[in-house]
Amino acid sequence: MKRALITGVTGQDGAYLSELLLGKGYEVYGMLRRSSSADVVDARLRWLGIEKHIRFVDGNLTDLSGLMRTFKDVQPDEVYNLAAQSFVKSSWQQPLLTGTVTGLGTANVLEAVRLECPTARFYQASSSEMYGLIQEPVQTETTPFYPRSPYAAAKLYAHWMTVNYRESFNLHASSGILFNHESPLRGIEFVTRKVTDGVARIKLGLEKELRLGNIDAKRDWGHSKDYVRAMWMMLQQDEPDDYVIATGRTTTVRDMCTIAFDHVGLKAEDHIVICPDLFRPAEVDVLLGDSRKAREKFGWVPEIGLEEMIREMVDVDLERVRRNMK
Ligand code: NDP
Ligand code: GDR
Repeated sequence: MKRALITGVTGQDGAYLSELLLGKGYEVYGMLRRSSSADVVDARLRWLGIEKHIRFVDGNLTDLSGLMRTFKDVQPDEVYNLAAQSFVKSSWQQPLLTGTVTGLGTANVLEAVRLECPTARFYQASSSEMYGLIQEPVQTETTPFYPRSPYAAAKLYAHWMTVNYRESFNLHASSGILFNHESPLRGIEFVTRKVTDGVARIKLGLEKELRLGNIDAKRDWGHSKDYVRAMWMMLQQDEPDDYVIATGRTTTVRDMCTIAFDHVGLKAEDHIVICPDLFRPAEVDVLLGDSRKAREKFGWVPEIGLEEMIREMVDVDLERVRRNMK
């Protein structure tokens, strides 16, 4: 039985990845950081009905000695480093925390792997945000990076550390440069979930408007379930490498909103209010990825399209909001 250790197990991807690995017969160890409200920490895992099957271990990305103890005890075959301060907008408000967790935290995890379980295969959650100010209209593994936020700068450091540990210490370390991916388990602060939750509230008469920032931004949106499958596939390759994971289609926030409002018979333009304070100090205007390398190397293709995903998210949010109204 293979043993996987996931940092960020309580996040969107951690939950779906745990579900995938448990289904494949893995022993799944999930790293939890202590919280005073333990009952809400594993809400996503409970939603998937898998919380009892995960072996929880304590840990924080900022605490190297704790990571080393955990990695020594668990001796994982595969380590998935998903933990991060992952909200781009917060990273201007908390640049040092973001650098410490998202950047240096990854260096801590790489050190713990190198020192305590050097034969483990390592996955780094790199991000399309690293492309930032776009240098090529379609982004591949060779497109130059130009980070546009403290989050993106921290991810770029983590990305290059992963490459360096692979080349310096011969670790089986791979980076997935994943474009935006969403699901009903997406955090409410990210735009798709904010929109699907807002649509549900408006439909059920609880609210009238949805306040948004730059709705002209374009993103290449896929489904988290498809993307965690790519993470696992990367670690099954004999050689570690870096891979872009994307759908190859880009859509404005505005058009994504239209899909969500249309699904419940409402008009987006009747409800969206643009708020200047929701704009970012620097924007990533457009992202569009080409994941040909992943397709050719290990046959990864996304299965869930944007319309299907947004409708699923709206339906789940309608159900959630209705339940809370009772
Ligand atoms: P989430 O924000 O949903 O989850 C982040 C996870 O990191 C949570 O489990 C959180 O724990 C944990 N975490 C935060 N700080 C620490 C810390 N100091 N020590 C230990 N754990 C910590 O992110 P996603 O699931 O959406 O994304 C997973 C990873 O992939 C992230 O690294 C993200 O930056 C990256 N990524 C995501 C993309 C996306 O579109 N979703 C695209 C590209 C990259 P807690 O529950 O306690 O807060
Ligand atoms: P992003 O995701 O920054 O791409 O990072 P987010 O959903 O936050 O923003 C996407 C785009 O929508 C615009 N936008 C708004 N965004 C939010 N959150 N709230 C709003 O009200 C709003 N109005 C417009 C944003 O300006 C932006 O252009 C996500 C995260 O998961 C990262 O961790 C990950 O690395 C990248 O995706 C790939």
